[in-house]
Amino acid sequence: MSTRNSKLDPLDLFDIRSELSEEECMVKDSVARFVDEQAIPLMREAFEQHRFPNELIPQVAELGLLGSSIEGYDCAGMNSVCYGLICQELERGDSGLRSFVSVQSSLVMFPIYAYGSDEQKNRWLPAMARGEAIGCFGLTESHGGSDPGNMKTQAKRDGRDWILNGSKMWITNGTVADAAIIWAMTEEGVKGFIVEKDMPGFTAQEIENKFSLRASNTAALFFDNVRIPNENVLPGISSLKGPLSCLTQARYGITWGVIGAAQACLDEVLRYTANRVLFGRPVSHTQTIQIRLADMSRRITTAQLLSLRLGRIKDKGELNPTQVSLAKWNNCRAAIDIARDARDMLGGSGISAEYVPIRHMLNLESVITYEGTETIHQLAVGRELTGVNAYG
Ligand code: TGC
Ligand code: FAD
Repeated sequence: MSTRNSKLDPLDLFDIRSELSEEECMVKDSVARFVDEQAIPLMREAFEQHRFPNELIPQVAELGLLGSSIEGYDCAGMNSVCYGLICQELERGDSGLRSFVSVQSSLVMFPIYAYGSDEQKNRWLPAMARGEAIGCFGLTESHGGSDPGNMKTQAKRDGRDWILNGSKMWITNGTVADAAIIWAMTEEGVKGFIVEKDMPGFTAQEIENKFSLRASNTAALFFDNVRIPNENVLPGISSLKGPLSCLTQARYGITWGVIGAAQACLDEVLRYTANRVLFGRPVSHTQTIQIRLADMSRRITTAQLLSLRLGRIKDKGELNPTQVSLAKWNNCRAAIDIARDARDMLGGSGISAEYVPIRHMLNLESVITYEGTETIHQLAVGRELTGVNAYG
């Protein structure tokens, strides 16, 4: 039996770091430090207590992680690779933490920035960047989230106002949001409404007893004749392209985020199998365990290369949503398979919250489902290749 000391970083076998600019490395390192020192010590308990750790919001804002890609409005104006690295490091801690930042940045601040009026941008973006105002994004409805074109929530004009009726399901940050971006069908097409938390007729109810993303707030939202002034309608969009373009931003971040979850699992299992002595030798010295570890490394490396390439394309302004679909599908599948395999390689210890794989594994069940299920992304790629829409 021979052993050797590797010169490669086991969590970055292809030295992705060397492809990053100085600024990108700095962002990655500062978020990593925050996650190691402030977030990881809290996440396990937050998961067990079924609560999002609100106490982290001021530090997340202080680091410039909210709306990090937006120029102006007190936002950091970083590039897409920085946003990806932020997601990766946060999700190394917990998917719930990355979800919070994804929703605030990509699903709430992005549509206000891309489609909002000057008044809406000035009112909400700086407050959201500081973490003083929280947002949520309501697209999914209980009868079928994969097909948002079939939404039942509707808004009708009433003089200068609109009257909103309907409901939304599975909404991250739903009960803590000051402003909800709600997508509703109107006679003019799908429009985005900024629904404020104290508007009469708007209620939010937390979804309890989740086994996944327990350190995240998820809610059902109800709209009963909510009167919304026209100033709260996003003026720049009147079609499904509005919410779907937000999803492209968030899905891009998820492709990076899940790499962090997978790295956390590989890191844990490398340590564990090196110390676990079975049949007279560390279990990491067996062929089958090494093949499984190598396979994790292969999948992580592939995911890293996809996301980095995606980020560079995005920064050139050349991103196609199908490319994001392929990466969301590939990277979520890789991460959930890694988490499940890591859980198994820890044996009985793998079911304990003392080790990270089971928490990541459970979280990733949500991540592979939200922002488009695996099937939806496979069909998006199929449509691109064949020109035929196989959804309906
Ligand atoms: P389709 O005819 O394909 O498209 C309608 C219009 O939208 C455009 N478009 C996109 N634009 C930008 N990005 C994309 N990804 C886009 N996909 C489509 C398209 O070009 C078209 O534009 P136009 O100008 O011709 O009108 O629409 P469809 O009804 O056939 O639906 C296609 C499908 C199935 C891909 C879409 O409905 C879909 O993506 N379904 C999945 C829904 C989903 O992902 N929901 C996520 C909800 S939010 C969430 O989960 C947040 S989790 C947050 C967290 O905690 O992190
Ligand atoms: P369905 O659409 O009912 O799908 C059920 C099954 O059918 C899936 O396996 C799907 O892949 C499959 N399927 C669908 N279409 C086809 C087809 N054409 N052919 C074959 N199979 C198909 N939504 C928001 O709007 N905002 C949020 O903040 C948000 N946060 C979320 C947080 C969590 C924790 C979770 C779990 C979900 C969240 N969602 C949010 C909702 C999420 O986007 C939806 O759950 C997702 O889009 C799937 O919709 P659905 O749950 O209704 O499943």
